[in-house]
Amino acid sequence: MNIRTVSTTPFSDQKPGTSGLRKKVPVFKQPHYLENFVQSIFDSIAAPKGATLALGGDGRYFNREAIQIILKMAAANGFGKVLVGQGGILSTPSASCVIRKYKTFGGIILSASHNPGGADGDFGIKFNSSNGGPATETVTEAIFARSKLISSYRILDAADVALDQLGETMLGEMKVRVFDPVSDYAELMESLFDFAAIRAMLQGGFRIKFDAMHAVNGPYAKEIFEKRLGTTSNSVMNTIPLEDFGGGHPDPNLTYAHELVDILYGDNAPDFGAASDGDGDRNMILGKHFFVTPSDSLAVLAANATLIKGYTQGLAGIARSMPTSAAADRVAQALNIPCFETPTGWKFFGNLMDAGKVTLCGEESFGTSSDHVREKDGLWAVLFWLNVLAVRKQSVETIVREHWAKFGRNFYSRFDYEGLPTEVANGVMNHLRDSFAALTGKQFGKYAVKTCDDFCYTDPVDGSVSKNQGIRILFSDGSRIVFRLSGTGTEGATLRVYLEAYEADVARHPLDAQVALKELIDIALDISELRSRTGREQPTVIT
Ligand code: VG1
Ligand code: CO
Repeated sequence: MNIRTVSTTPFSDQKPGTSGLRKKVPVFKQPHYLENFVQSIFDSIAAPKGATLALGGDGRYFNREAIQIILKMAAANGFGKVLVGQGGILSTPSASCVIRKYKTFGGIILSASHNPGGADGDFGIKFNSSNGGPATETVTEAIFARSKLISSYRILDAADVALDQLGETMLGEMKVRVFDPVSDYAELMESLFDFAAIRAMLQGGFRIKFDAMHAVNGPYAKEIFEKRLGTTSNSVMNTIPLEDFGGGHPDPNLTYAHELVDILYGDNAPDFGAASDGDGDRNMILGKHFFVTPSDSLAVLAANATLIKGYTQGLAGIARSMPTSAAADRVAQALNIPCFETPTGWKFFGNLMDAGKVTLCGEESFGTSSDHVREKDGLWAVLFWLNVLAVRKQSVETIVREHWAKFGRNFYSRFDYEGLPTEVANGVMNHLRDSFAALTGKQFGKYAVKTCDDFCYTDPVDGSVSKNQGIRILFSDGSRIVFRLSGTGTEGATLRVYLEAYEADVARHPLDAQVALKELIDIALDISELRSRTGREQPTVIT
């Protein structure tokens, strides 16, 4: 078989964002676009000859074509073996699991996560290192630098590999093993959680509803909930992965997972509801007529961890992204373990987990996980909750309210303004930066500004520094407003405003977050001049 060296010219826009390179499908379909980026990865990671790679994606439009291209390029670049999920399917957490279990050199994951798919939707690609986690910023910077200089790529002339058939074939001198994407992951889950206890709870009449949102977790949910935990088939919905996610937006939040939300807030609602996103790494947790914020979820899981088989020995520490609420910090303090505050994006947790400094990690964007893999893990979070519920035998709402009573409640909300013109969004951020001096010490009603800064993180393990990770307006009572530009969007700019206020008084805990945060929201809109600068009266999404 013939290895071709194809001449190419660089694209200037292949800078990986919060989680890999994400672009519209037509951008990825331009001649050489995907190939340039894949060659830039291979050139940057310097894999030894004969190395093994894991490969798969969330099943969105262009997944299969991209996998064929990457397989042929891997063969032409000296890889010895690629483990590819059957049908090209591999959820992000299961990719991480497979990289770790089979000690591959790394993996390529094809996903734009919660972004819509289809011919005009989004596509994405990222490289995960041998620890199973997203490549660090040093590596993604190297890939970007390479993409700006690339002049050729290597690809094998060969027929497509049959992706639906389990087993091994040869592609030139490289072995391709098509494997069942679900079984290794399901086994890992069974090793961490008490499936017998969860099964007994479900048999006792506890009703659940899981929404896979026509995304990658469908087959995983069927195997785990139906086969291994014995739920009825109407406990899982939208389990067939579709290339366009059924036209939906596979993002598990109160806005986009409304089908599930309506069920959990309706008559005769189940006791527990959950959903995951396009690539299976996010989770939303609901009780009967009750929503658990992701920040609270992390704190509750941390506080209950020793009830769970895989975590009986306790936690080494907790890490949360900067915009995530400080609810987890209070648990860490009570447990007398460290709590780390990192920039947004899972790649910043990897070093801390590898160094054994943290066990649980979480983000306010519906991401929670532990050191069992190096990615956030949607089904893991759902199973963790089910296991806690099986042990404590209380409702989701009771568990959360008891948590607030003990630790206080961190009222929390995020406002997203999507699809803004880039210069308008930058204008808001620059205006805020220019206001730091004037804001410091200023009083707004009951809130006094203590400090303002642009979050900068120094990795405690490798000393790398990440600047400009979000503007923080910190108030003297511990409340915060954070402004950040998204690094995962593909259209214009998305501005995120994060709001947090701590409340120790149990009598005020039942308040709606939007009510409790009203004053802070008004301050955020006022100091950012957001309405006049963007012309938006309301955010696109509130979570
Ligand atoms: C968003 C979230 C961030 C998350 C990232 C990837 O990034 O805010 O917390 O890690 O998506 O998640 P940004 O830069 O748009 O705010 V996923 O499930 O899209 O891989
Ligand atoms: Co995701």
